[in-house]
Amino acid sequence: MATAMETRPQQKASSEAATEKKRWTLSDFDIGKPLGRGKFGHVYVAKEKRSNHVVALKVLFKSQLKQSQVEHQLRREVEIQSHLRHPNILRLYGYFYDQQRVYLILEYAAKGELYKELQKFKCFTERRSATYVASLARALIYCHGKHVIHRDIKPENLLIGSQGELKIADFGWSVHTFSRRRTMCGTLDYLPPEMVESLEHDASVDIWSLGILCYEFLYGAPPFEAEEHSDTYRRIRQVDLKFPSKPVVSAAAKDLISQMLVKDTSKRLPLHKLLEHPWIVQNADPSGVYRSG
Ligand code: AK4
Repeated sequence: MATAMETRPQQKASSEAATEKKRWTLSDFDIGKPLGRGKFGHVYVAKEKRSNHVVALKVLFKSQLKQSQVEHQLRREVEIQSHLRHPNILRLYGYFYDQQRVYLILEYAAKGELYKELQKFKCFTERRSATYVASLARALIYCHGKHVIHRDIKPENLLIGSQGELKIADFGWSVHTFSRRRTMCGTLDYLPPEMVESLEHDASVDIWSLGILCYEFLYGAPPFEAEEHSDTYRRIRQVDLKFPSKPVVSAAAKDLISQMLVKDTSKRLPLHKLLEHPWIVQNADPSGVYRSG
């Protein structure tokens, strides 16, 4: 499906750039309706003229990126996300820029933002929640296998595809755990334990976030929410996890959440074990697609 976006004609005229892909420009796209507006710019649905492929085009203003000093973060996102290929990760096909703006060419998620669905329904059914949590676990297992940690899993960063499949978007906060390539290509012998173990160690932040998200799907609000920032902070530190009596949630779901929201990072339920948890096995749609009705 995405092949036309990937195999651009090569620049035959320029001999030294024979293997270089064609650069994108705004004139390659027909711009459609605006999808949303964020702090750094707007998102439009757009059609790539040659292939008729529908994409989302995020337009970012260079001045705002500079002002907020996030250019390096954006560069990292593009570098990381353009190499990820997973059905539950929003594709980043490429980027281009002009004098004022940077454009991200993104996979179009036809059913929009997940947080709006959550707002609409207040909370999700166990079936829907388990399906999303399993999809996220699979996507994160894939990322962690590539030494990528998302670090910012929350409803605002999740989109829904045309078939109802969940898509992780916005890798602006993600890291490549072994970005110090020279170290990793060389010898391990001089690395301390925390660096040798750093992959599993750091990846566990995504398990925690997934536990928070699972709770929020089922109860409609994150578990450590409080009036004051300082109270949220304290509740997180103490893992002050409470399960309200309403809405009614199964014991199996609470068991899973309790195994993810553990302070000791090494004791959090590994994602492959999450996929075998009875609540996931019994509730998640194996196709990873939530079908309403
Ligand atoms: C909407 C459908 C990094 C830095 C600074 C695809 C920005 C739809 C959408 C869609 C990013 C991103 C993103 C993916 C999602 C864009 O927003 O309109 C919702 N919507 N609805 N994409 N289909 N939105 S945003 N990756 N990355 O913004 N990075 C970034 Cl450092 C500013």
